Amino acid sequence: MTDHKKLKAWVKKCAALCRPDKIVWIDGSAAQRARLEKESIAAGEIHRLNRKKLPGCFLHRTAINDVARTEGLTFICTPTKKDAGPTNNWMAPDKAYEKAGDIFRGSMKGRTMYVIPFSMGPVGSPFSKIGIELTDSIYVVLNMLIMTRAGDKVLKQLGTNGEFTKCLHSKADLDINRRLIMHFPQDNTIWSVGSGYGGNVLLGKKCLALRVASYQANQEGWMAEHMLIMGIEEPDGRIQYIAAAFPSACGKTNLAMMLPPKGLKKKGYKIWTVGDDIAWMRVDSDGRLWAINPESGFFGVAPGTNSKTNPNAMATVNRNTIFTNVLLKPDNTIWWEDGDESAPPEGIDWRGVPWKPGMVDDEGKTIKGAHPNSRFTAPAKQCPTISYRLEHHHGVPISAIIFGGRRAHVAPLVYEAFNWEHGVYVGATMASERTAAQFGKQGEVRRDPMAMLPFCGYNMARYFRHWLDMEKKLDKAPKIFHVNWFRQDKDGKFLWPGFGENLRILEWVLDRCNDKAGARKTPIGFVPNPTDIDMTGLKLSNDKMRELLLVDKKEWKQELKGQKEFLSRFEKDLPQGIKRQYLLLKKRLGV
Ligand code: OXD
Ligand code: MN
Repeated sequence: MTDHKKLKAWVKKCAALCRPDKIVWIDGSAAQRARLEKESIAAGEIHRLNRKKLPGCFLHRTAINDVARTEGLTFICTPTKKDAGPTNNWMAPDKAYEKAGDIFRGSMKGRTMYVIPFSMGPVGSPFSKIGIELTDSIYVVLNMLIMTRAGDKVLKQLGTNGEFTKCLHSKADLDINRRLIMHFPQDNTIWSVGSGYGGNVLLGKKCLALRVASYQANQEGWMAEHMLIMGIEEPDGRIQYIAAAFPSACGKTNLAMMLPPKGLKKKGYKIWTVGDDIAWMRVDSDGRLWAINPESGFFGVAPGTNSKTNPNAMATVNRNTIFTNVLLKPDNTIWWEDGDESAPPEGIDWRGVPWKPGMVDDEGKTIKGAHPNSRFTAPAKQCPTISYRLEHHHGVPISAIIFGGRRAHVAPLVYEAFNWEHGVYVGATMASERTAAQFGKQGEVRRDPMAMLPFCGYNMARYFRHWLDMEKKLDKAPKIFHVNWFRQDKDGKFLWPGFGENLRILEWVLDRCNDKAGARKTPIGFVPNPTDIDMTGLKLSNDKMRELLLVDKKEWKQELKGQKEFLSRFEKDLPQGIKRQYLLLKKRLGV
C-alpha cells in the first residue's frame, strides 16, 4: 500500500468520522475494476449495457434531485469572507468542518470506503498534482479511473511524504438538505457530502483542478483555467495550439473535437484534441505559455451530441463509457435527445420510469427521455483526434486564448483584443446565457468571467490581478480573442452554422497571430471584415455575415452598463488594469 505516514493517518481519521465497514485501496488494475463493476451492478448502482453494441459500457442514474452542480451548496472556506470574494459562497473553515462533519459522521456505516490515489496531469510531470479521494461510491471510483490517472503508480509517485489534496466524499443519504461541497484551499482539502452527481463528486475535476488549483496557481505563479485545448495542424506539419474558455455546456467538447468542414478540407487541416474542459498553464523557459490537460477522460453532455455535431465524440463513447441519466432502450442500448437516432417507441427514462415519445407532465410539458444534463464519461485515449501530447509532461505551447459565451445579441462572431490587458478585461466581463449544467433559470444572461465564476477558488478580483500579472512573465503572450457562435437574427434563428464551420474562425484567429489576416478596428477590438474569413464552400448571405460581425454601439453602451454593474461588486479590490480598460472602452464607445 503506502508508507506515507500523513496519508495513512488522514485515511484513519476520515474512517473514524465516516465509520465504513471496510477500506479498499484502488490499485488501478483491470482485475480490481472488473470486481468493482460486478459489485456495483449487484447493488443496482450501475447497469451493464449491451455487450455487443456497447462493450464495456454502463448506465447510471443519479437521484432525481441530484442532476447538476449545485452552486448554491458549494462553498469556499477561506479564513475570511474577503479571501473568497463577492462571487463565491463563503463559510468559515471551523463552521464548515463542523457542519459537513455532522453529515459525514457515520455516513459510511454498512459501506466500503474506497481510497483513490489520483494524479491530475501525467504521473510524474512537474506540473501535475496528486490527490487522494475517499468515497463510498463505486460509481465515483469507476469515473475517477477514467477521468484521472489513478492507482498504485500514483502512490509510488507520492512516495513517503509527497503533497496531496485531501478529498473526502460520501453520498451520505443524497438528501439535498444535507448536501455540501466545501473547499478549504489553505488546507488543500475538499469535502463533498450528500451528492452523487459528477461535477460535485469527481473531486479531481472542478473541485481540485479548478477551485483548489486556481488558488494554488495564484500562489505559485501559474494558471488553472476552465478551458479546452486543441491543436490545429497545417499540411506542412506545423501544429498551433489554442486554449478556449466557454461556460459549461457551451460546446467546448464539440470545438475541441471538431472535424474540418468540407469547404476547408482541401487546405489539409487536421485537428488534435488535447482537452475539453480544463487547462493548467504556466510560462516555460522559452517565455511562452504552455498548457497541460490535467484530465484523462471526457465528462461530456450527451443531448445534442451526434454524428453531425461531434462525430469524434460519437466514436469515443461507443465502448468503455459510463453514461449517466440517459434513456435506456429495450435492446439495452441508450438514447438521448438530438442524438443520432429518432426516439425509440419506448424505453426507460433517466428517472427509471417507463417512457414513450411525446409524453407530457401535469403542466403539459414534454417529458425528456434523457436529462438535459445527462453525461458520458469516456477515456480520452479513445477519441480519434486525441493528441499524442496529452501524455507529454510539458504539454503544448499556446498561441491564442479564446473566450466565448452564448449571446443571442451584442457580441459579434469574433473579435480580437487590442492587447493582453484588454484581453483580460474581455475575459473578466464575458457573459453567457444560462444552460442546463447549472441549476437556475435557463436563458438568463449571467456574467461569467473567464468561464470561471463557479470555479474560482479565491477572490475573483485577485484572480483578475493574477491574469494581468501573468503578462510580465511572458516574453510572447498569446493573443486574446472573443467568439460567439450563438448570435441570432430578429426571428431568433442562429446566424452562424457553428460546429466544424468554426474552424474558419479559428483560422482567422491563427492568421492574426501570424500577422496574416486583416481586420477593422472597432471600439471593442479588431473585428474581421467579411472578406477576411475564408468562406469557401459555405453559403452565407452577405447580410447574415454583416449581422454576425456587427458591433452595434447602442447595444454596447447597454452592455457597458451591465459590465460596470458586475465589476462594481469587487469594489476597491478591482485591479487598476481592469478599471483602466473599462474607461478606455467607455471612451471608445463615446459615452
Ligand atoms: C462540466 C461543467 O461538467 O462545466 O464540465 O459543468
Ligand atoms: Mn466544465
